[in-house]
Amino acid sequence: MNQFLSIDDVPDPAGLVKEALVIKTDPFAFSHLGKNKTLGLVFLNPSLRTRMSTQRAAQNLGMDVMVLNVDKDGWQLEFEDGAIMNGASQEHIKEAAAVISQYCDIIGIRTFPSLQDREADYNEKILRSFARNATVPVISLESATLHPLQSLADWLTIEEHKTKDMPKVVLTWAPHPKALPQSVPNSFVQWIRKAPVEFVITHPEGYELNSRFTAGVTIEYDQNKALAGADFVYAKNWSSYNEYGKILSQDSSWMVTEEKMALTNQGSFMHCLPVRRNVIVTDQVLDGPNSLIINEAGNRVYAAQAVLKSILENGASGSN
Ligand code: SN0
Repeated sequence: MNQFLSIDDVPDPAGLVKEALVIKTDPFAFSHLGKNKTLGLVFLNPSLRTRMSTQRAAQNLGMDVMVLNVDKDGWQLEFEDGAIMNGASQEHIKEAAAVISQYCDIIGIRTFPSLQDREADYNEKILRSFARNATVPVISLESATLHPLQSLADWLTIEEHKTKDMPKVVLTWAPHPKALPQSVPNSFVQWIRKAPVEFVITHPEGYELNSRFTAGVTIEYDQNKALAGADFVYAKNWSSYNEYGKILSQDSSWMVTEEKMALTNQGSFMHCLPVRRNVIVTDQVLDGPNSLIINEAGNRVYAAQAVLKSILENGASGSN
């Protein structure tokens, strides 16, 4: 691989999942691969798991890591080509991406959507302009519309815990007080539809995701029907795609409870975290024996390590 912005950069997604599972059995097996290589992690938005798991993954491969919280410590970045920079923004992405490439062999970047301008978000304006101006491989640490490192870890977690060849996986919308990105569910759909599973999406009407991702996937508007017989329940809130960025419902009957989980096939519960307890899902489910959330977060290390390893093997080296 020479970049990791989405599943489209991955020639064999199932193979990458297998690779991550192998790495998990011996995480230091390739600790010389990253010798004298530096990973730069650039955050325009908050992060706990992505930041720490990607850092740990790089360390397992023998890489050094530098972290820049652009939102707090950097200059305010400009993304418009041809901008007359006499306002608040102080540094253009052109210089920022090119300069960070002088110091790093691989760069990860996190950028959330505006949830205002659907076209700019879905064109991945910030991620793409960063990747265009960087001279080293770029990986997404969650972008405006996708979170591929999360989805890879999710597939890996399902693979590890499944007890049948074709488990039923249900992606369910759940309520949340804030308007959240569509990145995690978009990406989950992109990856999981390629996995050997029976896949169903359930959400209230109006919460349809971009059909570019969901065309051909079963959508069931009755959550109880969708959950029947599920082996894995993946909960996530997202804001509306059609009425872009809007909260259309806060219906608490969509919260995942023990009663809902009783409809499943003793299903496992998954969530990417951070999770709003007793809004998205009850304490009983989160703290219960079928919750995979901590294991799922742990698998973020091996997902990131599989991606970094593949890029390092492809010969990532700074053009500096
Ligand atoms: C982000 C999201 O895309 O939904 C990151 C998930 C990995 N989640 C949030 O921003 C949650 C914020 C909140 O207020 O709970």
